[in-house]
Amino acid sequence: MATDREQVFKHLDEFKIELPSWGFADTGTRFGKFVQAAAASTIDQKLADAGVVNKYTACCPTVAVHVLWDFTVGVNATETAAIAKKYGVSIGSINPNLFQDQVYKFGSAASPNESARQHAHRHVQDCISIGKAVASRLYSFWFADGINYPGQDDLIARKRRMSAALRQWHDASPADATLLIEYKPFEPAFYATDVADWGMSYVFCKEAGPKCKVLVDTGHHLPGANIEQIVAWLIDEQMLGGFHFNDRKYADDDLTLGSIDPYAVFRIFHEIRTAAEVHGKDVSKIAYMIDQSHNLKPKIEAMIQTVMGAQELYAKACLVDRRKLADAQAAMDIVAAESCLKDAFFTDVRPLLAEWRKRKGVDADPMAAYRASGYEARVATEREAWRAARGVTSGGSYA
Ligand code: PSV
Ligand code: MN
Repeated sequence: MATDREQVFKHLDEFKIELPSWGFADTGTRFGKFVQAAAASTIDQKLADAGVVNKYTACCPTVAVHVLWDFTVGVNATETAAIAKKYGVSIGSINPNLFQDQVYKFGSAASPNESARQHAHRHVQDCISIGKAVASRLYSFWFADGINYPGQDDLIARKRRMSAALRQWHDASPADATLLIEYKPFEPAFYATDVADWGMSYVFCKEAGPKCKVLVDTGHHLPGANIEQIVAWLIDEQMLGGFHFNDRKYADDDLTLGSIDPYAVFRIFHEIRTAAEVHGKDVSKIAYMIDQSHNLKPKIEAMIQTVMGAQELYAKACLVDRRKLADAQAAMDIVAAESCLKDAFFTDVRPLLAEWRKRKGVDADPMAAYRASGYEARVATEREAWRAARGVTSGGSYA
């Protein structure tokens, strides 16, 4: 392999993955949820769990917060930042909630209902204040906006309302802020979603201003979409803001990244490394974030497994022999070119990662070390008692 291990280690040092606060709470499908004794109920408990994942993996220093789920009545943003610090992490992206309130029945920013748009505007202003209080400059927007039936609303009018709101929020946010605009083809809207794909997100970002970038949630594509090509284009246009990591088989399934198609994740990482190494693109500001809420797996183990899997696939992408690949491409030798990718993908990088972890001062096998720690059993007992004292039945603040 042309890439030496020191270079891979350097890339791994820079590959930080943000954990979602909501991934530590009880969650479910619309058919029900299976509660876990160790699930977190409060932002304090979620940050404690995130701190544990960071402790064993040494690559998850920030935690995404979902404003209405985490900043419930009585939760102070400055104090929350201090709690995060106590657990060895800090607050990362701020996720406004523009979908849960009854007022959003016909959408938020794109709604024909003036009071829904105003409600959304006030909430985003609160989110900007929270961002300032916790010293985060990353705002991550996902809109459930859309319509269920042809004719329900005017599509161009909806586009213009959304665009006006984003421009306003762009201008209201701090100069050094980044606003990530996530797209999703369907759900909860079933006929037309207002930010349905990367092209629509791109147009909204361009119209709003330079602080806006596209967010690629890996689970938010129609079957067969070529996500790595979208990623390559967005990087080349300097419009890729970040990722929400997860995997899918059918829809937005929230499965563990790479559990269904690890080669697809590898191909995304390969495009990122190609953009950086072959085309000199700055990929240092891409925000890598997990967006998974596990209904069946234990929460912390699911996160550790995701992080380890992402690191392995990223390391494999670093190993692609890009000189050999360029030669094969120049010679139009398709078989040799594809083999460059396959050779890297099938390389066992686990010993390399074990070595990287040793250098970071963490256990070579984070999952085994975490399991041996007894943390889950301990917090399960504590949290059951905590919930019993308050008459709470499940550790969920994920809607
Ligand atoms: C919507 O499906 C989404 O991907 C958005 O990022 C939300 O913030 C998140 O899921 C909630 O889990
Ligand atoms: Mn997402």
